[in-house]
Amino acid sequence: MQAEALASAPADELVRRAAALIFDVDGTLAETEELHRRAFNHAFARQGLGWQWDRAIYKDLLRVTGGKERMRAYHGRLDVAPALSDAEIAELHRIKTAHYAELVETGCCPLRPGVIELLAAAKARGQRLAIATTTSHGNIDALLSQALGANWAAAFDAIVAGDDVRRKKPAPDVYLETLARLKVGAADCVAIEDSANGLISASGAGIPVLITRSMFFRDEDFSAARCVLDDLSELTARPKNEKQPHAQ
Ligand code: XBP
Ligand code: MG
Repeated sequence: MQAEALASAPADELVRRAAALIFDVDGTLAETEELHRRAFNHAFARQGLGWQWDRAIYKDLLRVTGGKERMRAYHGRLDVAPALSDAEIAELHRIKTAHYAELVETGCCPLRPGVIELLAAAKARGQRLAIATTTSHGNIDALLSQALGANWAAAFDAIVAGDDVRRKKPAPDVYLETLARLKVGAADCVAIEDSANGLISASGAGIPVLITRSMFFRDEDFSAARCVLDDLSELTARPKNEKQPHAQ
């Protein structure tokens, strides 16, 4: 489908006609940020830091992408000397990531509504699938091997994680790298995201964005998105009078 025609298509047509669907992970494929928050608090307790991120603090800290960067940003706000060393931040993140995997492996964080159906429909249509995320390959594998089985990666033509690029979202790096690996034009893809940082990142790479509102970003301004849905199950059950982003 021509890019300009794609520009005004409703969500289900935008998705169906794209050459490739590029999925964000946290908050988009599954509501994982609540598990990340619990895992951070576990690491802080293990290291005797006395930090406790409640949901309000975490919602604010989520403006900083990347777990290590988020911890450093929080420590900076406390204005207590001395700053945590890179090694201390790395050890906290290692403990956090291990606990996050334990939580995910309990099966307590299923994929969001409509995700499995969309992956299957896209495959049936011969569309390319990719992942472009800030989190780590280990976290992606923990979530998707639990939800889709050990061979989950075979369904994706490109999987780009936070540490694969120099700058994390909202920089466009992760989406530019995904496009380079897919060898598909940006305007022929759709990025499926849940956050303002993700919207900025994908838009910066020239990719139309479909937003699915998630737990921590429900009330964000997504007026720059091509479409805004509550979740992906609306793609199949969506009424004709679709809400456009400006009609939020
Ligand atoms: C969300 C993020 C990540 C996670 C925590 O990634 O910003 O930092 O919050 O994971 P996305 P790490 O929405 O792009 O999938 O601790 O591994 O960073
Ligand atoms: Mg996200």
